[in-house]
Order: sequence, then C-alpha cells, then structure tokens
Amino acid sequence: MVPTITAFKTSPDRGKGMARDMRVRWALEEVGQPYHVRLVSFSEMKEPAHRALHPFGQIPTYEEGDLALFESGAILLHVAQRHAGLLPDEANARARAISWMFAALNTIEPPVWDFAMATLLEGDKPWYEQRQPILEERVRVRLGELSNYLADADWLDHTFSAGDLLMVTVLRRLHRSGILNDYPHLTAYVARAEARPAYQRAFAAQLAVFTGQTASSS
Ligand code: GTB
Repeated sequence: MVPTITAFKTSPDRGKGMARDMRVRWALEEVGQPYHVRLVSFSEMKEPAHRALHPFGQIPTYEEGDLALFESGAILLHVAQRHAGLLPDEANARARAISWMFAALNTIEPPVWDFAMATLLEGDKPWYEQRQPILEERVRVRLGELSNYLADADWLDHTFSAGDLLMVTVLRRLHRSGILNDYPHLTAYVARAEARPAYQRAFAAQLAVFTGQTASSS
C-alpha cells in the first residue's frame, strides 16, 4: 500500500527543505517506498478533517491503510521498522540507532529550534540582543559535544541510519546562521548526507512544490 504524507501547500522556506515533511520524504526515498503527497494550506491544517489526523493541526502526517500517524519522529520509526535500510538488523546496533533518533529530536533539536526561531521571529523584540547569545551558546555546547563524538567518522554509529537522517535535518536548520562552519566535522557530515541520492530525490520533490507554484501563479 502506498502511503500518503502531508506537506505545506506553500512552505515559508520557499523550497529549502526545512519543514519536517523533508525528513519523511527522505526516509521513504532511502527505503525505496513510493508515496503520495497531499498538500495542505495553513487554514486547511486547522480544519477538523486534518485535525483528525494531527491533533495539533500540523504537517507532516502519514496515512497507510487504517493507520494514521503524526510526529515526524514516530513516522520515521514506523518507516524504519517496516522497511530495510534505516535501522541495523543487529539488536544492539538497532537500539543505539534509535537512541540517536531521540538524541536528534530531544537533545539537539530543542536548542537549535529555539535559536532559529528567535532569529527569524524575534529580531525586533527588546530582549533579542540579550537573549540571542544565550540561545547561541546552548546550541554551541551541543554542537561541540556532537562534533567531538562524531570526529571524522562518516556516521554516528558506523552505518547510516534514521538517527543520522534526523540529526542532519536538525543541523541543516543552522545553515542560514553560519554557525555550523565552526564545526568542520559537522559540516562534512551534513554534506555527506546531503549527497545521498535519496536525499537529493526528496529535496527535489519538495522543491518542485515551490517552483511549481511559482510557475502556475505567474
Ligand atoms: N513535533 C512535530 C513533528 O516533528 O512532526 C512538529 C511538526 C511541526 O512543527 N510542523 C510544522 C507545522 O505544521 C511544519 S515543520 N507548522 C504549522 C503550524 O503549526 O500551524 C516546522 C517548520 C516550518 C517552517 C519552516 N521554515 O519555513 O523554514 C521550518 C520548519
């Protein structure tokens, strides 16, 4: 059965692949699973039909037969457990890869998200100049630790996994800030992941939503 995911009809990032449908698309490409995409507007996301799939009125969602999932991490875990390619077969290695999925979402993403959102949305607030260095330092502490751990290894735990996929989607959010340039191991890690054919296909697919809209609205 071909699953259907949801994505922004009009992504605020203008096709840069920053929204969280990108990680689901990438996972499905990695495992070779075809998928349909239903594009939703911001207002459609808040309507009952979409809230039946996602209680918080967001994207991405994932529908496959009777199953409806929300939360990108849960969707990735489901895809990775159902198909080969994103989690190792050996039980301990598999458990470690799942630890990295949680580390990406629970340890790295919160400070990165707070920093990126403040940069985007709070530049005009009176507290911005004081708060932003604090948020940046929280990001830098985690990046330093992650960089020391990774060093010049290709992937977090020997072979590419859903943990790497999530970690890279989180780190990519820092591209705009330039912070990542201070961590060459992490820059190389992100570039290595972005060079994967599955990443390229997923990125092209989400970009086509933006360029297609541009073409049809002109
Ligand atoms: N924890 C959930 C998950 O991992 O699935 C979070 C889902 C989420 O935040 N979804 C966002 C959303 O639907 C899109 S990804 N927002 C609409 C709303 O809440 O009304 C977050 C996002 C949005 C835009 C950019 N951007 O433009 O760069 C980047 C990331």
